[in-house]
Order: sequence, then C-alpha cells, then structure tokens
Amino acid sequence: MIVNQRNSTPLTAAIIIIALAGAYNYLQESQIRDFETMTELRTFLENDYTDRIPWTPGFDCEEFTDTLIENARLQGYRLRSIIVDDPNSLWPNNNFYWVGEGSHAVCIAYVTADDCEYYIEPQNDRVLGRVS
Ligand SMILES: [Ca+2]
Repeated sequence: MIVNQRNSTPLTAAIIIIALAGAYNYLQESQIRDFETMTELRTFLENDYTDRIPWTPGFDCEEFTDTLIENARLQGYRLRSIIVDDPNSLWPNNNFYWVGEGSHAVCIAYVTADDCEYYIEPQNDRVLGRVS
C-alpha cells in the first residue's frame, strides 16, 4: 500500500488535535461539581459580578443566566438553566427586569448537603426557593 504522507499529515494532525481537545474538555467537565452547602453557593454568588451587569434588551434574562452558568463553570461549579412561565406569580417581589410577557430564564443549583435544587435569579443573586 502506498501512502501519500504529504496529504495525510495535516489530516492526521487535525485528528490528533480534535482528539486531544475532546479529552481535555472531558477532563475539565468531569471536574465540575455541585455546591456542597448553601454557604458555598451564597459565597460564589456574592463574589460573582453577573448581578452588577446592567440589564438591556440585548442582555436580558437569558444572557444573565448563561453568564452566571459560565462563571460558575470556570470556578468548577455546576449550574443549569430553566425557563419558567409567569415568573411574577412565582416570585412576586423578586425585583428582576422582565419584559412582562412570556417566560423568564433563571439558574438552578443543586446543593448536596440539602439534597435539593434551588432557583437562583442571576440578576440579583437571590436564591428564590427549592425546585419542586
Ligand atoms: Ca454577585
């Protein structure tokens, strides 16, 4: 079998790079963990800047949620997002910006000591209650 090394080398290098990137990503994701205690969750929220970002029509609840999730991931914590309908009835005094129609994005954190998930409003760091 004749192998044209001039053409196969870039492809081989690309495959190796993709495989290494995948392995690195897997290692990073496997180090992501839930919050152990509510104190740990509140400390993370207090130190994170997401709530200090001004709300704009181009940076609304979805961007707040995505930003807090990414900031948590960078510090080794797992958060996830959820879309809720009619957030004003769920949290009447939450003091978040909301266009007043449709649904609203917030974060969810699992706290292992409580064996429970909590809603988090990324616009103001409030822990809004347990996820039922
Ligand atoms: Ca904060």
